[in-house]
Amino acid sequence: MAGDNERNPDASLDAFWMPFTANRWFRKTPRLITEASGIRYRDERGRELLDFASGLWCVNAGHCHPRVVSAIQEQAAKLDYAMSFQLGHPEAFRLAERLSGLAPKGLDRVFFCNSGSESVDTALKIALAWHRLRGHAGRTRLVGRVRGYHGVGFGGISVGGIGNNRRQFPVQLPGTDHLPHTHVPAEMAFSRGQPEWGAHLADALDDLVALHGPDTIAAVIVEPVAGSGGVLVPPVGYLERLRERCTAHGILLIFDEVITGFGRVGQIFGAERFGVVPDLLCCAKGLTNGAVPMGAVLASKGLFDDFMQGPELAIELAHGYTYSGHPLATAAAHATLDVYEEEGLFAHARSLEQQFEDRLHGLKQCAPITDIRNIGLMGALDLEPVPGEPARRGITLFERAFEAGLVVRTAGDTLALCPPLVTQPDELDMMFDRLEQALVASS
Ligand code: PXG
Ligand code: PLP
Repeated sequence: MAGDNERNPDASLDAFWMPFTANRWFRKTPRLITEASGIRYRDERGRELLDFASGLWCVNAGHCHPRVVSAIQEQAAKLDYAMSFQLGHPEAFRLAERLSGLAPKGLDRVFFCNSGSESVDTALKIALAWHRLRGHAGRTRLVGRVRGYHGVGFGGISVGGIGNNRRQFPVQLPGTDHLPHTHVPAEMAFSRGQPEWGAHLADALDDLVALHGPDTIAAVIVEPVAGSGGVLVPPVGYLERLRERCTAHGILLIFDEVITGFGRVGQIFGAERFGVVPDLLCCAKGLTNGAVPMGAVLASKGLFDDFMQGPELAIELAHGYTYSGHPLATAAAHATLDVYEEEGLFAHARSLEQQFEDRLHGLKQCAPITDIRNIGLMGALDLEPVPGEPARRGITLFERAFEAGLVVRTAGDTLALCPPLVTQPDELDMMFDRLEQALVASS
């Protein structure tokens, strides 16, 4: 990284309406990243920062991995674009085969899209269409979970359970409902890994079925570990119970693995780690190491075959994106999967898990902290809010961490941590050392 590309001080930052950002706050002290390599960023002043957020939960194999970089470069010069409507290119088919070989048994058909939000919309639409074609047109209700995050499309915010992401947009999908979340601090504060208490919370689905009537619910969508809602780890037995209740009620179970996919919990998917196979699985982010946008929905051959019944010339699913199976994204995904495999990154993630857990829980003494949670290489801690000033502590920690040479992700007063899977033990210690420094400075 050369670090010699200082921003023209006259260049205006006015026009870019930044996503999920306090725009006025940002413009007061802009922080601009210009280069990255491995677990490090470099900012426009040439300062090096450790990336304790893996981009935004996506750069699992480290930034600018040479293998991914050259795959994208080569692909850009060979085939920039080919439509996936009525045509195709071989590498997209090969990628789908490859994913179906890696995914839990029974998830062997792949629909491509360009983001996690699109993967959620796609899965919800497949669920509705599937019930309809099987003669259950009354199954239209979609059930999410309180504190769930499923992206920002209208489908995703409707099943999503984060109030701040919904309130500004009062028109949402009709006929949604939500399971309770699983974070009950009185029973599980400072749990390491999966809390022992709470499997019964999945039985709330029975109440929703009783409330809305049998044969009205199409699908339940949950993140195996809720990510944006604050790393809420499923209680032991909870996902198994939810799977069992969905099957009993004829409801499709969708796992949103946009964050938990591709090694974040030490296996390719949370479905593997927790031993529970959903009917549909959403993924994105780590699929391409964040280098080119891509998402996907995995489904079973049986479900796919149910769609293959009508007239041969009829389009079986009226859904798709201009960039479904985009050649650059496809190339990035192949290279990323090569890296995961050849560098054994999922096993490496598992080998870091204990150190990650010990250091994370060791932060308890550094600042007023009300809870700490972790699984795989995902962790979070809740800072005690400054009275009357929600998010103040979180933002201050973000600023102090940046000064200490560390990029972290805060949302409100919750800090979420996810080191790249390529992080080495000494580097992980360095991340935590800087974080301790920032926690002390911000409290
Ligand atoms: N589902 C889940 C479970 C996600 O975590 C999405 C869907 C949407 O993906 P796209 O690619 O449309 O953003 C996500 C995205 C954070 C954070 O800091 C998390 C996400 C995105 C941005 C920030 O928690 N998750
Ligand atoms: N808006 C317009 C006017 C379009 O023509 C299209 C696609 O052709 C879209 C939106 C959808 O774009 P995408 O397929 O990239 O999601």
